Amino acid sequence: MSESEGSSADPGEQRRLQRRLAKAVEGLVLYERKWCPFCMRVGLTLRSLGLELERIDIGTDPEAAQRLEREGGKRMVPCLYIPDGESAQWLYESSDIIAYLRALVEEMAPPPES
Ligand SMILES: N[C@@H](CCC(=O)N[C@@H](CS)C(=O)NCC(=O)O)C(=O)O
Repeated sequence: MSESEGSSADPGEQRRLQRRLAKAVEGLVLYERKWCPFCMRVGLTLRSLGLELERIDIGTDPEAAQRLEREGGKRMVPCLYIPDGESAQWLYESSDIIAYLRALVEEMAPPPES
């Protein structure tokens, strides 16, 4: 069971949660490279949280690599693009990206009170 599946066994609740999560990650883009260990850490977190978002390998997409450098400021991966109305955030640092994703899921599916 992935972390985002929570403890509810109610299939209707699970589907609603999946829909909320899909909406929450809409527009997010993870810039990465295949061989990058920091990117792998983020990839594992995505998997364990059950999140699916757009991912771009800048090693095979030179245009995306240029966009990352021009708009984000650095050609460093991983980087999470977070759209925000007119502006946008380019979140570098794997640990910050992981914390952001965990917080997103926790907001959608708070752990049950003990
Ligand atoms: N502290 C960063 C390290 C990221 C990093 O070193 N990425 C390498 C690939 S494994 C990179 O993009 N290097 C290019 C650069 O630093 O300009 C993190 O945890 O995300």
